[in-house]
Order: sequence, then C-alpha cells, then structure tokens
Amino acid sequence: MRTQVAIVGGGPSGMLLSMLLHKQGIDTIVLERRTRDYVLARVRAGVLETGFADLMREAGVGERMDREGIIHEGASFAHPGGQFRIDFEKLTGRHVMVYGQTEVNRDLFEAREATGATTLFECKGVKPRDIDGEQPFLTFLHGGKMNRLDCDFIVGCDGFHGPCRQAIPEEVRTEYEKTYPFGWLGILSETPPIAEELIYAASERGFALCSMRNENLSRYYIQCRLSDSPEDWDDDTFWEELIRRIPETAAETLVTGPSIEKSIAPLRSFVCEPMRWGKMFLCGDAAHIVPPTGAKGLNTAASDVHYLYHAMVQHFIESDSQGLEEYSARALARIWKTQRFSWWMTNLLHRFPEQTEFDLKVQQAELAFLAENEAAQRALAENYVGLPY
Ligand code: FAS
Ligand code: PHB
Repeated sequence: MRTQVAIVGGGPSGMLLSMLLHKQGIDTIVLERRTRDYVLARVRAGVLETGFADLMREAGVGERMDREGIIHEGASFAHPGGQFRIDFEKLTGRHVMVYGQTEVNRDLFEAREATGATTLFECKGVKPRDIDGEQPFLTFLHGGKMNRLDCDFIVGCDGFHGPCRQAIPEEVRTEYEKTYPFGWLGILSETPPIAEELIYAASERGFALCSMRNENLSRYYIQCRLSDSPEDWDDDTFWEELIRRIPETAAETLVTGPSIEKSIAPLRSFVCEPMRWGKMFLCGDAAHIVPPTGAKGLNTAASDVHYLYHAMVQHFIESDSQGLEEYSARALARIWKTQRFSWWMTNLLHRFPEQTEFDLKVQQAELAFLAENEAAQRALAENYVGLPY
C-alpha cells in the first residue's frame, strides 16, 4: 500500500485533516485502532470555536453542523458573589457553535466514506518506521496479517496514548506537564438543557458546568476527587450535588433524568515539543492536552490541522516546504496561548485542596473583577471564541 499522507488516528484531528487534504487532491489513508462505533461512542467536546466551524465548512462537512448546531453568543458565570453573563458577540463580534464531537466525527466519517478514500478500522500495533529517513512507512496488523503502508509523510493524530509521539526519540522530545488534583464527572441525560447558554459555576463546594448537545440532550459536569469512580455517583447523588453548586434560579429550571453516559476525566495540561520529527508530524491530543475548562482541547487540535493542511498543500502543490519547516513552531505558539487560557480558567473556577484563605480571597476578587470589568471580559471572550490562527 502507498499514499502521500498516512494519518494515524480516526478521531476529529485525523478525519478533518484527511477531508481537507482530499479536497485538494492529496491522497491520504487513515489507520484507526478502534471500530467506527467505538470512536462514535466516546462523549467528549461540545463547543466549537469559529475557526473549527469554518474548517468543517472548508472540508465540505459543515452542512449538518450549520443546520443542527446551536450558535451561542455568550455564557454565564456563577460564583458566591452572584452571576453574570459575558457577551462574546458584543465584545468580539464572534460566537461559538455548540455541536458535539461525536457528531463532528460522524459527519467526517460519512463524508470520507462518500469519497471512497481508505480508512482502516481495527488496525493493531501501528508502528511508524524510518521517520527520519527518506522513505517513511507504517507497519500494522489488519485483516489477520501484517501490513506495510509506504508514504511521503506520517501524521500522528493518534491522541495522547498513541504510538507517534513515542516514536520521536526521547532525547529529542521535551514534555511539559501539569496535573490538577481533581477530575470532572460528566453525565449526558436526555433532558432539556437548564438554560439557553452554558453556565460555568464556581461554588464553595467546587466547580460545576451546565452544557448541552441539543434541545433534548444535556451535558453536565461537576468537579470530583481523583479517587472517585463513576460508580460512586448514582444519578440522584449527582443531581443533588449539581443543584448545590448552581444558582437557585438555575436549579429551579433543572430537569433531571437518567444518565445515558457517565464518566470521569482527570484534568491535566501537557505539551510535547517539537511536533515534528523527520517526515512525521504530530497533531491534536497526540501533542497536547488541556483541562476542558476553556473548551480548548478539540479546538486546539483544529488549529494544528489548519497549519498542517496549508503546509501540506504548499508542499505538494506549490513544491514549497517552508510551511512544513515552520509547522511545529507556528502550532506551538498558539498551543501555549490555549494552555495558558485553560490553566487560568481552571484556577479561576475550581476549588483546590491546598487553597489557603488568602488564595480564596484572591480567587473571589478575580471573579468579582471579571464580573464588572469589560476589558477582563473581552480578554476571556477573545480566548473563548478562538484566538486567530
Ligand atoms: P482523539 O484522542 O480524539 O483521537 C485519537 C484517535 O487515535 C482515536 O480514535 C484513537 O482510537 C486513535 N488511536 C490511538 N492509538 C492508536 C493506534 N495505536 N493506532 C491507530 N489509532 C490509534 N475537549 C473539549 O474541548 N471539551 C471537552 O469537554 C472535552 N472532554 C474530554 C473528555 C475526555 C474523557 C477526553 C479524553 C478528552 C476530552 N476533550 C475535550 C478533549 C478531546 O475533545 C480532544 O481534544 C479531541 O478528542 C482531540 O482529537 P484528536 O487529536 O483527534 O484525538
Ligand atoms: C461540553 O459541552 O462538553 C463542554 C462545554 C464547555 C467546556 C467543556 C465541555 O468548557
């Protein structure tokens, strides 16, 4: 087998990149470890930056998103001192789109299948080979036999646990990591959302987030201990705790119901530098992880895709490799800004076990300043709707 760009991972990064390159006549093959259904069963991101939505449209995959996605022009923030709304549209002229990552991946799978391009599911033991040589290739088990895929370039869209980042020699890689002393317990329920927009709550009992997927599918999160497991939280216990953490006015409109998905995600920040080694590039969670507080995980994967897509087009169509040379530095410059914003939002809205009384007073003052200062709100809004690519 041979292709121009071999993509490891059929999540949103890999599928969006493959569709964008396909539209430019650049051949790709996607190798995915899991089944198609397994990938679609994962419940993850829900908020798309303007840039992500534009990339979906550019890939020719934006029609259902534009029809079923929900435009959000702002979000509310609740804290012991009160509740306030930040108007993204007024402050930045832009908004976000609420449309679940599951639906993004479904649209990308269907669009790719319609092109007839190759996506292989249930590929085991994918291994990048000769990535710093002239003829990179991948080996993998599929259909009961070992396979080889020769290519011009490999793109690791294989998430945090994939093999591509590890294929960069340890002495070449610099990895930055920060772990947070809590996780997010998330549930999905087939109930109408509590409000028209998201509510981020920084309560004395810990963080909570009221989000949604559509008018009858709600997504809620509460900060929980790292030692917790979903089994520790039956639905009634979850709803009771959520009600304690959100404003009374919101709690009055809460419609509870059975959870159809319940999971805990630990919060951490991670960046690998560089995002290129020889003929292999990293994209998305393969290179970086952010706490979901600022809704930047999926959206930062999209900016990597944007940079790499344009660099690949420049190389294959204009025979100019400058974009590929600059990819890692350009992607990392924006990645660190989203790392900062996600770290800042997480510190602003969560209770930390080791917080002192002074720390709490400073946190409350930060929230009070955000509630009253337009410049502070504009800074949050610019980051939330998406910094420029
Ligand atoms: P992904 O991890 O989505 O996809 C990588 C793909 O590579 C997977 O399909 C995997 O099966 C495949 N793969 C792995 N190893 C392989 C191998 N050896 N061979 C072949 N394929 C392999 N972001 C937000 O913005 N908001 C959120 O609320 C949010 N919640 C999250 C909750 C959880 C539990 C997790 C883990 C992440 C969450 N994120 C959230 C971040 C998430 O949305 C990621 O940013 C997004 O999935 C990144 O997409 P990819 O880079 O494609 O990586
Ligand atoms: C979600 O809807 O899953 C979501 C929304 C905003 C966030 C994190 C997750 O900051």
